[in-house]
Amino acid sequence: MNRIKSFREYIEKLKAIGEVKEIEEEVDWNLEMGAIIRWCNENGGPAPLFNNIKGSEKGFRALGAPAGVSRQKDLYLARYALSIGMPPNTTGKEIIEALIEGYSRKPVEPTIVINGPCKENILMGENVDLYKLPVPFAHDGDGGRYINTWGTIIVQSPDKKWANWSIARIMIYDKKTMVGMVAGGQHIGKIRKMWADIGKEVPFAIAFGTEPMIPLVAGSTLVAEKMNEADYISGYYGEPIELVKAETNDILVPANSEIILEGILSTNETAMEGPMGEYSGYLIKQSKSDKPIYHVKAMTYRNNPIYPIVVAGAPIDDDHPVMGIGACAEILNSLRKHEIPATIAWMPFESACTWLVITMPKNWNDIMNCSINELIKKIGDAVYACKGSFLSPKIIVVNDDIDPTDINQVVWAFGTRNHQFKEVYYKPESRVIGLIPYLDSEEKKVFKTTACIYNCLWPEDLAQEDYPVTSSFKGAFPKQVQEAAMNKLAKASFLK
Ligand SMILES: Cc1cc2nc3c(=O)[nH]c(=O)nc-3n(C[C@H](O)[C@H](O)[C@H](O)COP(=O)(O)O)c2cc1C
Ligand SMILES: [Mn+2]
Repeated sequence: MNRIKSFREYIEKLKAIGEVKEIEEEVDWNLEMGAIIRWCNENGGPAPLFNNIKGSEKGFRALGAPAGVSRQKDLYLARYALSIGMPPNTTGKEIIEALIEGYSRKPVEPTIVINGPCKENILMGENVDLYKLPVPFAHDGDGGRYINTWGTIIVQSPDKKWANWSIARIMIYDKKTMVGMVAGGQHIGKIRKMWADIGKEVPFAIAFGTEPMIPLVAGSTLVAEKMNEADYISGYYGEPIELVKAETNDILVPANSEIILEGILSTNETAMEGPMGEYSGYLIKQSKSDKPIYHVKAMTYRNNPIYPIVVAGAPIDDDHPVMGIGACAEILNSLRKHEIPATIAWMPFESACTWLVITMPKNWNDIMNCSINELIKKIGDAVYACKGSFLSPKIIVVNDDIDPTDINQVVWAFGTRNHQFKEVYYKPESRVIGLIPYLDSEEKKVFKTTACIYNCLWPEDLAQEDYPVTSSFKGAFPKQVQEAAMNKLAKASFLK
């Protein structure tokens, strides 16, 4: 594995393969940066590195779309793959298998160092000024300037045994104050409750511009409750991350981060937050509500810091690969623990991760020896044991001749293999994320819905040897004919 240890090294690696391009002309933080990043997301363009941002001190830069997908051939998931130490042309399935393997490696405790690049500049107390950072007003209609879209929020349990890393949106309130989403079902919400129960405020830090694997793990359900995301990453690589103590509290932060904010997350003060254009592809006006306040006590940063920005919105943005791949690693691992021989679990990014596709080998029944009904029930139990299932109330189960990372194949299979009347199973009282726009107001309030499983396996009354034969390049021609055809196409320059 080829571990990339800093945000700057990550940017250099992306530049080398055309996945980062610099913008030297001055850009406006007010909507213009948002529009540029959104275009890049929607068109698979490179991640834009803004070198000159209106109103920002010289040297302060910003990188948009840090984990977006690419339009370049074979580099679709290059940003994700490089971030976890894999070659840029790694496939979705290979990425998920590598993350699952990470579960079986021994967790390694991070190393604590006494200093680090993130301390090159230190602003304390009255000198803190959040407006120093090139924070965008990202979408027309947002409730404010969203300072946290790609920073890792670090909080720990009062006994310090559990240090949780996660991503959640946070807006600037004033020069030294922020307000953000702290959902009760997320680990940050659970830790905040532990502090509230002993009558104390929550020490926090946020790390921006870190080793690139950090936000991928923080922004997904890959790591279970009470487990430290830092230990998983150190275990995955078999070598520790370097952490350094924050200036004003006991939180440990990645030493080479570009920017650190630290302070107190209140357990009783709130302010109006939202709305924000979200990963579902919509700005939902009702998501404006009172949310907890963060008081910032110190701000530290590297010289010439690079600040990362995600502009959430219509697929495909950075949230989809990050939340979707992490959740699918968690879910596939759970399926296998439940002795279901699934080939892959995948949330098509194009569905904003509201669909979860699970593929089964053609001979699953020889392995499991149960009916389709029993299989579907087992799959439901294994999936709904996972935190990440809250993204996808629609599950599609299909044979693994379909590659779910190709949306065309998913649509085709859904159209031709699911019986709309006989083969849909319902799972009431399933946990769901409140940001899915079609949920009714009660479902949004209690975070519960009736999920469904679309069975796209071939009917039970059809023998395996009678399964329909796929009429495609791969399905309808013998291997040697395919090879001969490819040879001729290559020679005649069809493949360029
Ligand atoms: C870019 C990005 C933005 C996110 N924003 C939020 C958010 O505003 N609120 C939220 O609850 N989860 C958000 N998430 C999802 C959480 O980070 C994810 O559910 C993660 O599992 C939370 O960490 P935890 O499992 O330690 O609780 C976001 C994820 C990404 C990648
Ligand atoms: Mn966690």
